[in-house]
Amino acid sequence: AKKIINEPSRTLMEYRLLPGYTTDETSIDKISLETTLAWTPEGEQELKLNIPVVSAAMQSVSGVEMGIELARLGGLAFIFCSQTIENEAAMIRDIKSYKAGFVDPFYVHPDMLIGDVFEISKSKGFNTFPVVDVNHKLLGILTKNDYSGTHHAHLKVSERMIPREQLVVGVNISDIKEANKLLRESHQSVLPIVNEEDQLKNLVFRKDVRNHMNYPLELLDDRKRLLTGAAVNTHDYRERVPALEEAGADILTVDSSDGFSIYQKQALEWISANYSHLPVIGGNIITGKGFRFLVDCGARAVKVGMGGGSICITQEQKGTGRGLASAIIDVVNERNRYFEETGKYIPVVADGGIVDSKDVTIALALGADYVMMGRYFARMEESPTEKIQLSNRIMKPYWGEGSARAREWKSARYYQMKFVEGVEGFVQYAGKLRDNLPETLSKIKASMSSCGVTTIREFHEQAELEIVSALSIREGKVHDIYMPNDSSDYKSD
Ligand code: RVP
Repeated sequence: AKKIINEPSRTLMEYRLLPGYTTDETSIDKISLETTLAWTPEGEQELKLNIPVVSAAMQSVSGVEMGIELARLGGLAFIFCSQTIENEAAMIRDIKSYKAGFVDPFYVHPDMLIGDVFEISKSKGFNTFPVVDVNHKLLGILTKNDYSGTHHAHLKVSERMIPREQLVVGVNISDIKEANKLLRESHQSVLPIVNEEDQLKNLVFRKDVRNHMNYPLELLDDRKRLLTGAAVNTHDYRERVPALEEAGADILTVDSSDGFSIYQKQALEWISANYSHLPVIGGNIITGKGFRFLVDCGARAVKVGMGGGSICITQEQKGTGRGLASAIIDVVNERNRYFEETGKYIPVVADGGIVDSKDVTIALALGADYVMMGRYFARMEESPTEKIQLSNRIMKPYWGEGSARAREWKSARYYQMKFVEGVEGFVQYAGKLRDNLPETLSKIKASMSSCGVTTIREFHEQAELEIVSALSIREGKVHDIYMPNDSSDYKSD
């Protein structure tokens, strides 16, 4: 062997933080989890995340619903590339065209009978209908207060609708705050949005505006659209990248379990040369050398981790890999050296095997700028899989991109692998992202507060960590007490 490192590689689980000095200035409400998403030539803070988590580019994790909800909560999803270019681009388009609070309305025509509208209302489950003419011009609106399904059944829509002249409407509005301002002045519960020709575009409901206020960290581009990421592979990027760019992807990631390769170099160089405005994450690598390589190829962020993923068997199959903590430490050292040399701050993304909030916290303390998680998000309502019941538990399926299930798509097109690098299993359903993520984030903030820091950059500089022994990890868990039904009152994320 050319080199043998005799220190064992470490996982995140083996580290604990030593507290710093906590003051009023570092209380939880003063902590920002904002972080750099990718280095941009125009200025390093240009592309940001409001929370330091992104979802893995996996079939069982990141679809449209995840893309929308995670960006609304301040993070970002990476849509998977183990699908056709058209499908991936369509998913990106759906996320980019989503406008919180702006509903694409189901409309009716003035000559329809109220009885028929009532039937539609019953089957669709909503009861507000804008009324338009054949040219899609707004004629009025029919709300639940304007008709009774039985009493008015024989009347025409035009006889019960509130006519256009009596309505407050927004013209070409795409900003929810502006819509809210108009709604507040009106007596309506819904605001129709039209274009200059008075053609109907959207509806904005009061209840949706209120709901929107629950998402203060929403991650938006300069046109107020949600941000989204997309994965590309090293085979068809020449066709895939143009389609994803056209669909509106904000950032790309090259999906590979081993990014230290000529294939990754070719992909990164091609993307940087032809789409320099579109930042791309290179990866995965686990050494300082790998970091330098990817950055020289044009990566604007670098993803770290090999073999640690919950569904990943790369280490067992190929004997390659490294504990995530050791990989982060090595790469972050090189990142910092690179920053001193060039002034370019390249974010480091920790990926694979991050189980709960304390893992995120330790990864950040070691110098990662954000983390990518698969299993964590696969458990949520918004992941693209169906819930199933397995021995009294509600579960969701979760499979690796290197599993036979996901490989089916790739091997039909690109290559036949003789072995798999991932498995297929189930994770316990956790509920909605909105009901889980805030708890995870508040635990991260609580750790940062204990360490006396208020930003992730400060955390990088000031965190003090220690390797703990297996026995001290045991000491840190519940021990020496009897718990009747083993229902500990804390739960892992
Ligand atoms: P986890 O969060 O522990 O579930 O890990 C997710 C990560 O595992 C992904 O972001 C990816 O890097 C890696 N992965 C995905 N598929 C496979 C595989 O099949 N081996 N590994």
